[in-house]
Amino acid sequence: MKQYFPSVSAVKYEGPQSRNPLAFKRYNAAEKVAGKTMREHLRFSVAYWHTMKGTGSDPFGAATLPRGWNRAADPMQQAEDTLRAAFEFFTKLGVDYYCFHDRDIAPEGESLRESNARLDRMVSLAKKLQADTGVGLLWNTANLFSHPRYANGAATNPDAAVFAHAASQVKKMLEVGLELGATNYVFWGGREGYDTLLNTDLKRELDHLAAFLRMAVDYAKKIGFKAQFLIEPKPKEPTKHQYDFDAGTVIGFLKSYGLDGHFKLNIENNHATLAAHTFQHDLTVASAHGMLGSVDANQGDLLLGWDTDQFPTDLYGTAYAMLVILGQGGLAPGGLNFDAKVRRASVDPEDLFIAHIGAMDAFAHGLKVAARLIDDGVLRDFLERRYASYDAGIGAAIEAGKADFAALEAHALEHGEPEPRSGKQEMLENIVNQYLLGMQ
Ligand code: XUL
Ligand code: CO
Repeated sequence: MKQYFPSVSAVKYEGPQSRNPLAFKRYNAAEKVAGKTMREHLRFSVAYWHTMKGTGSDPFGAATLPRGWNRAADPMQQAEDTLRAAFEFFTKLGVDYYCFHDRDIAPEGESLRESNARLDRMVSLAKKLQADTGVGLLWNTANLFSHPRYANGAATNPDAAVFAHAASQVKKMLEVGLELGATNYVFWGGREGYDTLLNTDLKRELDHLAAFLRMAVDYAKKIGFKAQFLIEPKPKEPTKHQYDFDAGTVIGFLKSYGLDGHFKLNIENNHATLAAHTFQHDLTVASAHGMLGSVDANQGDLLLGWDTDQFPTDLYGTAYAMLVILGQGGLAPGGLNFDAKVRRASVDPEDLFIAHIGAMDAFAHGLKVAARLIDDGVLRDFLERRYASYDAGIGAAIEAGKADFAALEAHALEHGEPEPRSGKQEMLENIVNQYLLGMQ
């Protein structure tokens, strides 16, 4: 069997002192943390579009990344080579999951029929490679943004014929998800938004988006596809305004259309920061509503301010993320999908391994720090004390819905000015640093 990464063998855990760039320093798959193995907690996934299909091209320049799997002249041969290279990559890296868009694994044909036939061919190969390796599909999705037909949106396109085309792509991908045993299905509204309100009937477009999602729910039910449906918020880019702006907006949208029981959220760090939120914020909002389903694990460059999709190395980010994830009892059936790409100057194929290894180590460290913080109860104890006035008396009456303005006024008149209480932000930040730095 042809090898696409002949110089790399299965990546091993060598521990914190290792200087080997192709070894894990923190991520030790079988090591138990808080009752589960790291592998079970972290559920890592590789993003096919970046890792296998990324070329390094950007709006200013051409492809820079030489890849052994995109050399064949025939596009279907290229697709097959890419799929085989992908499974070599997943197994050498030691991840259990991957994610793809329809057009990542099979090139679009001249017609919908031809595109579907091409997809079928690659899906049967993917099914075989999944069975051979044990690597599973974390989620699949339809690319409803690259083709020119989607320039004005997909489910929110003013042309119903485009809506129908988008629906048929999703219909097919729900069938593909069922065939490949996907545990989740993602909707990222690539061009569901607007560039100017002058040409946009916003209310009608939102109604159409809700109708589209309702039909997807119905079709999945009809064919027996039980994957968790996920919406991935993003505030802008490529459109000026995307309807799925952030976690709060998506939750409000789902609730107002009665769809909230059918969807959870796939939160992406770089999308949260584009919305002027922290990663931790959007994770917390989703989790607080019981709707944090999965994570696109990456990070942006706050000085650049666009979606740079870098590999996550920021240990505060991973520790805060794992605090939320452990706090809700884990992510399954979701996972941590590296929606991240190597920089266009990182031209060595082994850079793909190095990038994923660093990100997996960063999340493994975040997991350990978060587990220790939770185990020691420092933050929890502080929170309990901070809100203790709601555990009894007038506070308990507020929470139980038994207080009214008259009773509250009587309380305020009787007790006078409340005592100032410190929020202790600096102390808490220092505690987090102690745990981050003190880990062996
Ligand atoms: C784009 C993005 C997508 C989705 C899947 O910013 O994050 O790759 O994750 O369509
Ligand atoms: Co993403």
